[in-house]
Amino acid sequence: MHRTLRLIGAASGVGAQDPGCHAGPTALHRAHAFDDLQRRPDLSWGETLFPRQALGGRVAEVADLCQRLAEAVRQARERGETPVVLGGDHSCAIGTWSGVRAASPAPVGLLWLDAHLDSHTPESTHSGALHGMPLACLLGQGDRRLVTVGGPGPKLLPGHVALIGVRSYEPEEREFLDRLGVRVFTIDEVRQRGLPAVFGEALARVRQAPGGYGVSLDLDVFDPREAPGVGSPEPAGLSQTELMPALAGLAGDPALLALEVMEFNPDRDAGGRTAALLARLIGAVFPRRHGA
Ligand code: EXY
Ligand code: MN
Ligand code: MN
Ligand code: MN
Repeated sequence: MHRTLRLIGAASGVGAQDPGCHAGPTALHRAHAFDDLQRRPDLSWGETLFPRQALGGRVAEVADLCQRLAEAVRQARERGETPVVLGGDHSCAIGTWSGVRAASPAPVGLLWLDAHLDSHTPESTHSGALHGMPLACLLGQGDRRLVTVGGPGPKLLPGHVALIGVRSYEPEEREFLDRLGVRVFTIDEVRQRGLPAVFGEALARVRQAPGGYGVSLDLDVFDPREAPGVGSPEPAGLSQTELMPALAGLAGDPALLALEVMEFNPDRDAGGRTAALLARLIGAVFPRRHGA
């Protein structure tokens, strides 16, 4: 199938305790690892959105950025483009998937690849960090200003969501997802069954959504030895050898609506390895068509 890719930067750091991911999109725009991508005729780098010092503190600032991101993503979808959102801390996922949902006539699914669950509510969070809450917001739970970004919530139905690679979380967020019936594939389950089996099951679940599905990839799903440039590194993650072939299997799937790759922190990216991985990853999911 023919796609036009639209890269959109979401330069948020305010959703995390360590704000280093705010510099992610700008660093990628300049990275040599992105030169080949930026020369592709089927890809354009659109806007990079920066936080504004909104009155009302961090929640207001994240809500404002997510509102603008949702609008940019919705417009790209309505032009028939495939948005590829680059972060930025993971709180921006609220904007990406609210925008995808707004452009879709029917419910959409979401595959969430992450070391974490990102499913706290303001009541359950230990840290107060907003990048620990976006999935709960998309499922309709959390601060109203975040839940209603780009339209009324919930933006996702639990049966259309699956997480893979999880290995660091607090009990409250796991209870929240279990109660809703969201499927969580921990790294232990991946180790027992192998990634191909787990990935296939997760994909079958999110593909049940009638409106298509998206992929939210937090770079900390990878092992930090391969992807050191992330906001919240967690040991014992997936290898590229495991995950890249699974992602390459999505290439050409017309039901895939959008991709986001979040939590890139250039300050920690020794040798530019994570930026290079990220460029390969986009190329794997969206290979350049022969002659295009
Ligand atoms: N569960 C922890 C918290 O809520 O603070 C860690 C969250 C890290 C979230 C990163 C983005 O995936
Ligand atoms: Mn994470
Ligand atoms: Mn905590
Ligand atoms: Mn995350």
